[in-house]
Amino acid sequence: MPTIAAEPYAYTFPKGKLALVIIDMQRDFVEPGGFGATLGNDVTRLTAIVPALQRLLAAFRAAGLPVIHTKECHRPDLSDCPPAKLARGNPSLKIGDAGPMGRILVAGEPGSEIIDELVPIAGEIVIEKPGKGAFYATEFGARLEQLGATHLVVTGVTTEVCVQTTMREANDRGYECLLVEDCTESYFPAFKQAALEMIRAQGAIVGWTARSDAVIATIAAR
Ligand code: TIU
Repeated sequence: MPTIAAEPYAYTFPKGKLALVIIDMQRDFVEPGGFGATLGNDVTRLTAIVPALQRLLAAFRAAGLPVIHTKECHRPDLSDCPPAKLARGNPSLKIGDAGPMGRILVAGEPGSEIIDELVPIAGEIVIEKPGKGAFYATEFGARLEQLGATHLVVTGVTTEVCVQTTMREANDRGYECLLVEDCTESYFPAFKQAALEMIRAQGAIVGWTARSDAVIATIAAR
């Protein structure tokens, strides 16, 4: 079986069972004036992963492997946004309020769009999710089953929020997950580091971590 150099030990996957999952690389999290910024975060630090993520995405496309993008966003009437989520924090703009990129975290608004550098191409799956995890209240699980994917290479933002929640949901459903260290980022460097360590601790209790170069080297050689 193909093998990727990873921590805490080598990650193997059956040919044809691997998919790339890109979590929430949308303007609302990486550009000023979006959801991430309204929560008080320095959003600019997230864009550092874009070049590596572009290379990884290109490698999956070249290998003919499936790619799934997610977007955290809500229906325009906010009927899928729990009151607790709407009220949480002390944001400068609440979910659904009008901001410089349209209504905050609302589907169809400019802020909800995936950034130009990573825009999905025809045939790639895009999942709109109302929660942090990609499985909750979405067709993500059904689409993975249709693809026959059992092994997920996970990327995107933010590491300890939507990425980690999705990995934990996937892990409990029996998926073998590999988090790509230089293709995920957090507003809080210490939280990213802690998430990487807790995921791969205890013999990959949640999953594996690896550098993008190692993933690319293996899938390009298949
Ligand atoms: N706030 C934060 O770190 N993340 C989110 O709200 N959503 C995602 O992680 N996508």
